[in-house]
Amino acid sequence: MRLLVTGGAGFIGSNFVRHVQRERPGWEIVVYDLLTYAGDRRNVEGLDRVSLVVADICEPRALDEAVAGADAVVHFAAESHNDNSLHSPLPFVQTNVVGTYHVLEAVRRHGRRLHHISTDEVYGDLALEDPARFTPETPYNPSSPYSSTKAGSDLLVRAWVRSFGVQATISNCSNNYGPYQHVEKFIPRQITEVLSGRRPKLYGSGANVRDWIHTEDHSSGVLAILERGRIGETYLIGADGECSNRRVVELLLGLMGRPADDYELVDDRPGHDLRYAIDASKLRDELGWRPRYGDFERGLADTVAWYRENRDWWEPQKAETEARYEVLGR
Ligand code: NAD
Ligand code: TDX
Repeated sequence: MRLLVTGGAGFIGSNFVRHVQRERPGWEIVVYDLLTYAGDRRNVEGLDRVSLVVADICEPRALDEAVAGADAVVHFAAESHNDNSLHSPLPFVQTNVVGTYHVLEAVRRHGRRLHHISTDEVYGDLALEDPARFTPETPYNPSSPYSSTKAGSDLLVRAWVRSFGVQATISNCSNNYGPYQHVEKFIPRQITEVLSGRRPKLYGSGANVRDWIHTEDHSSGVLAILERGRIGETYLIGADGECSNRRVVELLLGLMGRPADDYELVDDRPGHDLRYAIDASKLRDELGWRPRYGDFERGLADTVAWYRENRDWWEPQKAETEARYEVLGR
């Protein structure tokens, strides 16, 4: 198997590359990544049978050549941060929608298998006290420029399956955490704020709920769908990890030896989704997938340890990221 992984130098993509390398030792992996501010070549450097092509998914010639040389494509490349999309939406339309169009056209030309990576945010949000969770039948109702462009990319994939017979599957996963996540995102931002001698920053009242999954469990779900998923189907990936943002910060402060209330409340994100929650029973029942990192506190402790031990990795991103938040007042 020769696998092309778009966005494979980012957070989830690079964790997936290492997962596949361990679990499928005979496979060749080509990472196709533009190395935007969110990509880092160090994430995939020095790995056996892994090579890197630095190019844009919106550049059809380079993409065509890479897809032609692969048996299957897993498409992670995207602009991924909601706060950035509220400030500057155009790169999200370009990479997430137009870029996915180019990926679809390339796999169509060459008759290649595609797995498209998406997010639970395409379904909008749930009320805090609502027992409901997202299922593959939940209507799309995205809130932000980020989630609407991811929703648009999913709809393109569905249309290319139906109209052109493209052999594709889609997964919509909940919030990931783990090593190599950019410090703009919630959990690494708070850990690195504490490691920098500052306080965590909670948007609004901190009551919003996210459904956390360790990125290793996301990877095993994607591999199961790539190998055994039914073409044209959508699978939701989640590990029953609902937790309020305030609770996450309290857990982190406890793990880092600080008082549980040692955080700041800052301005809320405009249009801030209240709650996400995934029902992953289709993936569990049909493909027998099970998450392995069920203990969220333990996963957080490992993640704190990783950021403590890898200051060289995150320090170069930190000042610029906080300067961007300063402009947003968050
Ligand atoms: P990330 O921002 O860490 O990584 C994105 C990668 O894509 C980077 O390496 C970047 O250089 C690359 N990239 C961006 N634009 C590109 C372009 N035009 N051409 C080629 N490469 C480009 O993102 P992430 O958090 O790892 O998310 C990966 C995927 O998973 C995204 O599709 C995202 O929507 C989805 N997802 C993320 C989460 C989450 O919690 N982070 C949850 C569910 C789904
Ligand atoms: O400093 C912060 N303080 C805070 O309270 C930051 C950065 C975030 N938050 C809140 C906003 C959200 O309720 O924490 C929650 C998580 O925020 P993000 O890490 O920005 O994630 P979210 O907006 O939920 O989206 C993430 O999960 C779904 C990923 O960034 C997306 O790529 C993925 O699709």
